[in-house]
Amino acid sequence: MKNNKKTVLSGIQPSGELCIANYIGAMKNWIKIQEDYNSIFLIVDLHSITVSQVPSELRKRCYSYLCQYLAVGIDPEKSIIAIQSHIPEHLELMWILNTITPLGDLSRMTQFKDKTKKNKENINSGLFTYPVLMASDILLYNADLVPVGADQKQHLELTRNLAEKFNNKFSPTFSIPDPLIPERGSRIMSLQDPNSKMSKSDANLNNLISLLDDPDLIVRKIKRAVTDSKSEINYTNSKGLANLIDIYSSFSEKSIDEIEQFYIGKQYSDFKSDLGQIIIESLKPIQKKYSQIIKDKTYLDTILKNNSSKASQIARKTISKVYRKVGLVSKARLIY
Ligand code: ATP
Ligand code: LTN
Repeated sequence: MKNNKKTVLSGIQPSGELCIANYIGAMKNWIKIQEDYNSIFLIVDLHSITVSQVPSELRKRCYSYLCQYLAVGIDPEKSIIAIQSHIPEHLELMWILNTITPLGDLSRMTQFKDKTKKNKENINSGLFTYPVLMASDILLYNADLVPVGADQKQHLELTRNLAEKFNNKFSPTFSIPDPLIPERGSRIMSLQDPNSKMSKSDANLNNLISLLDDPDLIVRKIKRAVTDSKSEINYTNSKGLANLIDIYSSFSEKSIDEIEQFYIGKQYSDFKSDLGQIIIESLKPIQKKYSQIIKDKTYLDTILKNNSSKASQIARKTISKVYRKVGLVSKARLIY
């Protein structure tokens, strides 16, 4: 990628069905900026195995994610879409970064604390060092911008600290990446429990709307979403209603004010029924494109092959530089 454009990078772990929170919080921004940046969008499969997986489902899900990345509008000619495990340099850089990561920083990570609470039977060290792998994903490609939801802010701060630490300890090597977090919709909440965030790996599927949910299911889930017993559609009424208005605003591109004005004198049921339709209409083209390409394994494999070789070229350069800077003997000099 030899041009003057900056680099944007993001990733999602294939740990459940992609949901509207992932779309609103992260993917929507990916599509907006892919024209202006060198873009890399990863399916971070190595991250996803920090919680228990069913191997055959994980493999299938990676293809499904690839299709959904394409279906939401990522253009594989303009952006690199790759599976993290296809580029082993991610793990090589992770080891180097591990050696400069303070244990205390990792134990403060909110996602680690949340996930250990949920996975008491499988608190593994991968879950603990997870943010170092994420830092490697980002720094390997010298990303300048990382579009993510608000929950990833802390991981981004660690990444920036590690980049600065490495640059100071050795010599300037990594760009210092900035997060790109949407002003509204950066933390979409669960439909049944508006105090916790919507998560694609939630066991209760009524808490989330998946990008591939059919229209009837979407209508039902929105109808059942927890709100309150007030009568006016007002953002300040309750967390549940505010969350639905945020979702409405993100899909319709209307401001909160416009939405509140429009529903003056109308019922919650009117609002919910419109919201269901807005989501259905927004997801329709995505679902259509998805069903057109999901069966074309040859097409999908070609994308993976071409894109991961582009990613590997960048990754190899970074890792050689990093190995040299930390004092490892170059293998290249042995070839004569
Ligand atoms: P899991 O349940 O497996 O942890 P998740 O739904 O939390 O999954 P991630 O793979 O951790 O999703 O994150 C993918 C992207 O979606 C990240 O950029 C993350 O910040 C964003 N994201 C996740 N949940 C939300 C949310 N509730 N609101 C907005 N953005 C979100
Ligand atoms: N940690 C992130 C997923 C993730 C990521 C990344 C996001 C892994 N590597 C690189 C942005 C850039 C999460 O749990 N959502």
